[in-house]
Amino acid sequence: MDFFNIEFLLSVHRLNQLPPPELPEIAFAGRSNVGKSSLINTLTGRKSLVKVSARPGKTQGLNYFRVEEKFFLVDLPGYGFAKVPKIMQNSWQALITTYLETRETLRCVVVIMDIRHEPKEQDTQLVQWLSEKAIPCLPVYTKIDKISGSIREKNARLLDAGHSIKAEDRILFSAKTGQGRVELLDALSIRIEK
Ligand SMILES: Nc1nc2c(ncn2[C@@H]2O[C@H](COP(=O)(O)OP(=O)(O)O)[C@@H](O)[C@H]2O)c(=O)[nH]1
Ligand SMILES: [Mg+2]
Repeated sequence: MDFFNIEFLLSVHRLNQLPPPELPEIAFAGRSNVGKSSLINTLTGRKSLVKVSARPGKTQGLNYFRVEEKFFLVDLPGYGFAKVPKIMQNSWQALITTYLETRETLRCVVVIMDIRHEPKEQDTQLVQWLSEKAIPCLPVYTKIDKISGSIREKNARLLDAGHSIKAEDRILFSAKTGQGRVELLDALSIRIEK
């Protein structure tokens, strides 16, 4: 399945703004600046469908896109940006956790991590929380073009261990080289079409 036919639908800031759950849904989550927008752009073959920003923490709502009339792609607000006031972090958390827990059409949450970083507490919490709630999670380690061979492998294993992720359950990705793109498209297609 290609993801080329994609259109922006709306930005959701309150639960009552969610579109009718008439299509399966895939959500994308990650710390601010992890490369989430770049990953979505690479996946959909668009250069700038989602704004790639040097200013982290800008995306505030749940951004809905409709892909190939087949599913909703939901770009969640980035988390873990210190400059956002605590109170706002909390209201984001309320919207997002309620959305994730109650959205019956949600098929999978793609959790994006930077291959160069050691396990981060917020990612660990999210992955564990999704597991407790039995919400399917697909971890993606991105920016793999930035480090090579043996260090890449070592970092991937550290992230696996830190989040209790099996190597065969995650995908290595680069928005720059497109590595991992086909694998990710296939993994998502399976979840959408099941
Ligand atoms: N080399 C490289 N840079 C990347 C990759 N993905 C994102 N970036 C860069 O990382 C920065 C943050 O990316 P962005 O997509 O805006 O992150 P977001 O805040 O998670 O949406 C930008 O400067 C991107 O160009 C990647 O796979 N490889
Ligand atoms: Mg972004």
